[in-house]
Amino acid sequence: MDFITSATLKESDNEVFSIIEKELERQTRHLEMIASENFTSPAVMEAMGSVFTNKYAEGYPNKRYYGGCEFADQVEQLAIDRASQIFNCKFVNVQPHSGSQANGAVYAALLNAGDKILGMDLSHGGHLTHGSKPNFSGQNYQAFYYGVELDGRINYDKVMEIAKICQPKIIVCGASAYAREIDFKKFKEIADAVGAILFADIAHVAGLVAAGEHQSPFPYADVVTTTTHKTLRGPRGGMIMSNNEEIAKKINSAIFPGLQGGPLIHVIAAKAVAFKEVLDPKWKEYSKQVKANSKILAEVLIKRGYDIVSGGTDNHLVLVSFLNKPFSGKDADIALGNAGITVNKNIVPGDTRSPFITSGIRIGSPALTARGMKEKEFEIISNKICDILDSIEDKELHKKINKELEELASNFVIYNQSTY
Ligand code: DSN
Repeated sequence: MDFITSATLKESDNEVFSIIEKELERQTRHLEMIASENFTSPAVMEAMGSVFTNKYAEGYPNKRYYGGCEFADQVEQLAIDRASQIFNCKFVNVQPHSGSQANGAVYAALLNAGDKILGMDLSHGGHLTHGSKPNFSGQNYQAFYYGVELDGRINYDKVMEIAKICQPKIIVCGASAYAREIDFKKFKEIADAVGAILFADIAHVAGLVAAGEHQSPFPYADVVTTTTHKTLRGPRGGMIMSNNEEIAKKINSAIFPGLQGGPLIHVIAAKAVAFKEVLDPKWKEYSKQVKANSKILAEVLIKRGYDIVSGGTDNHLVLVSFLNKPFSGKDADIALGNAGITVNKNIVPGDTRSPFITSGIRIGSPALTARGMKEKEFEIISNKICDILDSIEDKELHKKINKELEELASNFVIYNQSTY
């Protein structure tokens, strides 16, 4: 079976190889501005493509159901220890395959079917797993919502009022499309006032929290989840953290054997590599630049007459509203895409359009910052975004801008042909 063990991907499956090549080219030529995406390092990808993909390791370090786990134990413990150092917390589960799995495990560990949860409304910037109706979190539990005010910000007094009325067992804080800092301390006061568990989902801002560039959910939250691939720049996956031993034990059982089978040890190895990068002093520089770049983006868009929900940004993203424009988020997404800028259409507070059309777009700075772009490039790109939106039907202009931006992108190449 020589051909299986010795062939490269190109030799063994040129079809898949060439699709990956095209994706590499797309990621290199286009400007990636989806707020939840990022570029992980070649070292992280190397660990992810390692022999650990062959290993079953149900259980936890030193408590496995399979033999031959001595190195799986070492690498998982390393990931746990590094995450615990980054976020200053005692208990970490690095096994969730995704953020949704992590959130599902929190509910499974701490709630019974039909219990009440209070989370941020999806249409105001929350996440599907925070109680949205089409999601398991909105179907298995009785979900209540808070949102943002007309100024686009969370009003913590209002959240307190809602919590007092609905008396949830869990309050979920954290968002997918909210550009302002989340005040975990205030959420803790609300949770304490109604005897609720405080659950912080920091998937979007975890990298900033790690750098001290966003308030930490600890010591306020009882349980914290995150993805590892957004601002944290690691492999695609999830993680759960806590300082409460009883909660941590329930979470571990909810992940395995509750919801998942064998952990993805190759991904856990890659998480460990990413966490080492986060512990490097340079991480703070990166995170500061992420924020500086999104600030420029917001400033230019506002100067050019675009409406930014909440009037600016404290983090890695801006939410642009077209409620006062004659085009939709979908139109903007397509026009920007034709010019080589990848964003996502996004519901904005007060939206009347469907989630497939929307009246807004969400734009983020983490990925281009990872490519080395700074304020100067963000000012150019932000102005190009406005040029495109100002002339949303001018396909020739979009093509011209695409060429200009490809040239800009070519000066910030992150991967080479041997990266994967
Ligand atoms: N899909 C992620 C995002 O784009 O924010 C959330 O899970």
